Amino acid sequence: MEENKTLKNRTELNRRTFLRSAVGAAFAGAGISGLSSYAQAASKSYFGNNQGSLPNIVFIMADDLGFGELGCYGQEKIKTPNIDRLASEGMRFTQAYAGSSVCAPSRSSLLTGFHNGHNRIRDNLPHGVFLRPDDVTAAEVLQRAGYYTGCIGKWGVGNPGSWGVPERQGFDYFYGHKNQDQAHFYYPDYLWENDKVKLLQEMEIVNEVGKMVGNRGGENRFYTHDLFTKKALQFIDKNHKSPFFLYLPYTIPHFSDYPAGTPEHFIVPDDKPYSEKDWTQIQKNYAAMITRMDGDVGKIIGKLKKYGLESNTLVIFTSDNGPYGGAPTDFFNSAGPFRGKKRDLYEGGIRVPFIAKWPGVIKPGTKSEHIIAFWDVLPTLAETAGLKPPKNIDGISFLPVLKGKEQKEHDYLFWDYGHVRKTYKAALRTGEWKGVFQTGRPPELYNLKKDKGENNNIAKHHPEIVQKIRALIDKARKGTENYPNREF
Ligand SMILES: [Ca+2]
Repeated sequence: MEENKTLKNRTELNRRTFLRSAVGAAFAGAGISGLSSYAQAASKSYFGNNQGSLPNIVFIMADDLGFGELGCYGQEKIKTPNIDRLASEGMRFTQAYAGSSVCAPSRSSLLTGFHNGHNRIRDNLPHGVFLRPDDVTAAEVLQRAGYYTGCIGKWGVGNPGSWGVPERQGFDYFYGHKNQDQAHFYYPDYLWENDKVKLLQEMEIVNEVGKMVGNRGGENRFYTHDLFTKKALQFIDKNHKSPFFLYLPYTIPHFSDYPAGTPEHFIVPDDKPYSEKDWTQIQKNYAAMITRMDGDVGKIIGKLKKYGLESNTLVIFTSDNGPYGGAPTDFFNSAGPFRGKKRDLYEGGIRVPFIAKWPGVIKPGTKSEHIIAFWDVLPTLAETAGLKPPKNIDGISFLPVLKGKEQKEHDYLFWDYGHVRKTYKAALRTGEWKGVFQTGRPPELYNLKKDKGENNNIAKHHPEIVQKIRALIDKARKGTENYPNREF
């Protein structure tokens, strides 16, 4: 509600305008102005309609895809040949972390460069916390460098009527779900295209009589994931002559609005290529969702090839958090070697697949054990666009890793969850050590180098490390009204 009021308030509108220019000025001071020579070149190439030296950026993100659900990360049952090829032609990170163990805060972290101690959105609850006018997103940064920016899929960090919507957060084009809970509907009545509602129905003529058919008429005709892919391919068709940033947060393999325990909980138009398997229908559907997405990743790469853009495009594939507990995670070993799932701060909840391909820059077939996190993405993309990252964020650009150069490391990484829930959790990793704290439970300490499954809590043997991590947690988190600091 607060957001709606804000939107109507002219003073706030002016503040937005002011802040944008103030942010621009701050960037200029830090050397990341849209007027840098690099960015000028980009703008020129954009308006001059020729392919500039700036690489296109395609950032594909699955929803609730586990660390172990891709062939290149050890999956044995689900087929993902196209994503596996990205890894064999690019770099595969083994220690990449999401911003959070659930959707909204992970996306907020990804877009703004902050870990959860400073993140605008730090949990899916309370509802109604969205990106604000003074939040600077990766898309806004890339716009300043001359990029045409698009988001297709699940937004989840700003409802219609708020300042958090994509068109107010740096995206020139948007198609998909703005509200994250509506993204559970795979056959909805409508989707958003920029600030317009697009009804999902079409005219069909039978015996010279026209009638409206499709999702809006109650028929499962338009599967959102397929529409996202179609729009993504069109986006590349329309913008292949300019440097573009395509952020593609797919909704698959997140559960649907159908009840848990039913096959439709993982609704998919076709269970190929698993129809003949001796599996449950839930298992077939879940695997088919992932393989369907993999095929679409292949189509997007094919489209880049068609325009000769493959070598001038950085493609990243990742997932927003660990696998959902209601998915057949045991059958598919969805979290790989890790403990926990979505909503946990054990590795299974936050460690995600992360693959980057950029021919000529990233050495093919490389594996990186460098530790990265979602809050590193904004500075990385900024640097990729020739801009210095904003100074006040938590992220560190990992562009040097992609280029095979010396890379700065994080002193620590921080996550928390459940500020307004019964159980509050916090976790902090520093080097090989990771502390996990939860209300009502003794502290946990793991050595990830020796115990990546987090099976042996050695807190009692290293009280000084527990103490150090506990102190770092208080340094890392800054409580707010929506997200108060909690004790354990
Ligand atoms: Ca998610």
